[in-house]
Amino acid sequence: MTNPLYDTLFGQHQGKTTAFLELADGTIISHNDYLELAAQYAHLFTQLGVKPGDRVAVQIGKSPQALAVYAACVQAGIVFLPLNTAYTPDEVSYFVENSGARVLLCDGKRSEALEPVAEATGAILETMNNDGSGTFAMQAEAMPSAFATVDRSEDDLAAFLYTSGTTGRSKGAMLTQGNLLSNCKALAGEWEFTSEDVLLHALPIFHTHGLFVATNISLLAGGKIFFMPKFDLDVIIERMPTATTMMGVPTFYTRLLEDARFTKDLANDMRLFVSGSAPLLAETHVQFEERTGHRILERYGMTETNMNTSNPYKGERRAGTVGFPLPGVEIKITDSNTGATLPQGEIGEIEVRGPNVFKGYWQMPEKTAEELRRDGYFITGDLGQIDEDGYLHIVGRNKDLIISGGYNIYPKEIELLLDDEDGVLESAVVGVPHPDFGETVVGVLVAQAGVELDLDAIKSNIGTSLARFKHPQKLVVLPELPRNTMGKVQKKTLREEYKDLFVPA
Ligand code: MCA
Ligand code: AMP
Repeated sequence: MTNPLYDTLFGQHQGKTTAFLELADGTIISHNDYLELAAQYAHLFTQLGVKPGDRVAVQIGKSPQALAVYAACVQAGIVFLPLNTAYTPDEVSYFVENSGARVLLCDGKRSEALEPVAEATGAILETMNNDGSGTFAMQAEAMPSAFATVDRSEDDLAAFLYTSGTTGRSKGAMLTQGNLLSNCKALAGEWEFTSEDVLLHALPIFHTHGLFVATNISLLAGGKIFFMPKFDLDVIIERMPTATTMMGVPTFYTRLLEDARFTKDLANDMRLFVSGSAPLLAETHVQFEERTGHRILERYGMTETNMNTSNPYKGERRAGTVGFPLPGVEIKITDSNTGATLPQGEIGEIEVRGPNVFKGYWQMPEKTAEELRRDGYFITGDLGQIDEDGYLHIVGRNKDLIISGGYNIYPKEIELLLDDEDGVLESAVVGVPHPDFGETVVGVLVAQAGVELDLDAIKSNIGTSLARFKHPQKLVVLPELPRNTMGKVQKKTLREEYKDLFVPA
């Protein structure tokens, strides 16, 4: 094998006219059509001067062409760097600069706003719109539809995914070919994916869940993907009778349960519903089973590690747990202070080791050393407990993180912006329960003496540099922040205080 990830996921389908992607309008894109498009893109990247190991940053809508950019990068040995389409130019600027991306591929509607970013960083700006058109596609049309796959090894980098940190600075998680390959092999095996499967794909393709789990597994198994630009309840309900599997964040499942059209009959031909990225309430698990007879299979993963654990496909899927370590993955529960392994049943830090665990953070050796132990264990920042039957329970987080509708939001990043606002003395950002998104953002502000804060102005100011999903849903002003005797802000007290803000009485 010359390029393990390309050969295993993509190359195996060369020349096959089997259906790979089906779109809402009935268009079918075969495996071979997809590979030919990817080959044209790989040629164009090469012509643009992108070399193996270089980064390509993409902030584009979900389309078959966008997915072909991923395959093109793998085939040409380029490091694929997908970005949330909600990020503002300020946010994108950091990622492009930090990664040293050679190309920034964006939607045509954003090219004017991103031109200064390209100029400042020296990246080549190309466009790709939701319908696949744009400067990139136009040039690619003239390219040959076969490309000589670039040699890579399992240890070579395949992708950078940026993940924020408690310091508010995003870190580029470096994922190797071997990380991605070993994980999708383990998952496809555990979840028994075959070429007969039809996956309902409504997740974004700029995160691990939609790209490296849902897409890679389908590519590996050779099944078909019903490919939706975004989560759309009506389309999912319409297509469910023709599908066999779905992957989603808990919000997908709570939204389905709220719809009376979602019945046992509708889900009759489905064989598997997978949930992850955020905690699935045991209550949702139970309601889902009562409605459909299916037990949602919950799994646990992270950007840095891909998937770590999964409830069993065969055997008991236990509500409120994330199941057992995947084949090849080791999990231990440790004391957060000493790092010592705790006896079974005790609550502690979840640590993970295996072929799934990333190589480190791009150009951040100290951060890498803080979280990735020398012996290969990654300190997840999640708190867990292993029950007497071996199921892992996630019981909390040792990191200041909010998960809203499956998107991670780091309070520090918002606090830094709030603190910079005129008249703000200090701030604290917390996550509170939300019926649709699981958690949502509340900002608590303390004004400087004698200042009356203009909350609308603050909201709009921070909005210019922060993606919308990170915006506080509510800003409140307090005379002071609750602190313990050491002077540390008591976020727990704030979370308790505002826990009912969005929960219907
Ligand atoms: C959209 N909005 C949100 C969110 N999504 N606000 C907070 N949290 C969100 N997650 C806001 C928009 O900014 C907009 O605000 C309004 O909601 C409507 O936007 P729209 O796009 O129509 O929303 P939606 O279609 O209802 O989206 C909700 C969603 C989506 C379907 C839950 O967020 C989603 O697909 N989430 C999945 C995320 C995911 O893939 N996570 C995996 C990463 P306004 O109206 O004010 O403009 S984690 C991962 O990969 C790890 C490894 C793992 O374990 O899986
Ligand atoms: P990310 O940084 O986007 O990869 O998010 C990873 C984090 O999402 C993990 O560290 C967990 O806190 C959380 N997470 C993922 N899957 C689950 C799950 N099934 N249950 C609870 N939390 C989860």
